[in-house]
Amino acid sequence: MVVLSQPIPLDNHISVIPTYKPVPVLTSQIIPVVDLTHPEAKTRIVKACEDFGFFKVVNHGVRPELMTRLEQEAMGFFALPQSHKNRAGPPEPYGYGNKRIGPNGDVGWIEYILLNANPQLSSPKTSAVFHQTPQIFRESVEEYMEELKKVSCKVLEMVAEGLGIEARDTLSKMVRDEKSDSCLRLNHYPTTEEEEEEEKKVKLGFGEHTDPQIISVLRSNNTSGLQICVKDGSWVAVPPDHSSFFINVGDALQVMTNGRFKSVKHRVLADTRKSRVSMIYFGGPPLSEKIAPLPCLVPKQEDWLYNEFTWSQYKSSAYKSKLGDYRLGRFEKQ
Ligand code: GA4
Repeated sequence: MVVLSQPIPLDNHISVIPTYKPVPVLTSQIIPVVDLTHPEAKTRIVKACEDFGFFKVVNHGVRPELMTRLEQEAMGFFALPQSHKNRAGPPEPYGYGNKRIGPNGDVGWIEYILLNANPQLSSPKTSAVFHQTPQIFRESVEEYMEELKKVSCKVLEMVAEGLGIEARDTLSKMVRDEKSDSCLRLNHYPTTEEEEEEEKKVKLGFGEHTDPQIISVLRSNNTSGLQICVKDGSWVAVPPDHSSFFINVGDALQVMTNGRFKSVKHRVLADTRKSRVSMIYFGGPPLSEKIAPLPCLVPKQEDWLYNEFTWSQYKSSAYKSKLGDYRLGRFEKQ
């Protein structure tokens, strides 16, 4: 296992990352836990997607060894000298990023790698990541993406069944498609070198946002930091659990369910005394896929809350936005 002896210096040009007083947030017993092997799983998933847009899954079938292997390989990359990591950045959007998130000025106490699951959409920066890492890194990434695609599709099929949609692959086929625009994000929220004052021990790791895709599947090490925003607007801290996955409803699924499911607003407030590593698989549709409320759920177009758009249109619009923007606004029907 790679053990970091030194905290990693991040990009020195960016000094102002907001710090937080560790204010009490609700630590949740309320986050739904779904056992994927339970006969009632599909009903529970639908309820969780309606109530929170978020839930934890257990009995997911992914080998713990693969999860820890990828985490260790990611730590190995993040432990490389800064100059080596920089050869795989800045991200465009794939590749290595440090403190800067997206192209529009968002920053956070984070370094990360973003990799596209579709090799046809990968970039020179993706190749540069693999160039800086041993063969086992790439193998672990590829194996992990395959497994996480299966988890995403399994959950989406349960969603379809739970919603009473006749063709159970209505949603999953978009993620299973060989042209699916899915991606994997490996995040590292480092510790700090300096002795921080008490109220500065928590930094904004990843600002509040919703995920644009259909579904996101997150796994982290046992360090806290993830928070979700619940219906009354309060923030709830999600207790970490390195053996489970956390599922987020994304914007595209909100649209396809005509707002019945809400894409969950979430953020990471990083505790700078213990590093956090998370790995998120974003299940997205092919770029040419038309996204609109599903006619089997909402037959009359006049009841649609959103205009139809392609995933490619939504993605380009997302990359013109700031992290915290409400991206679906411009696709809502007047
Ligand atoms: C949020 C979800 C995923 O991490 C991501 C992010 C993307 C990026 O980091 O490149 C975005 C962000 C995310 C939404 C708005 C735009 C695009 C940064 C940003 C400011 C990979 C994604 O698909 O959208």
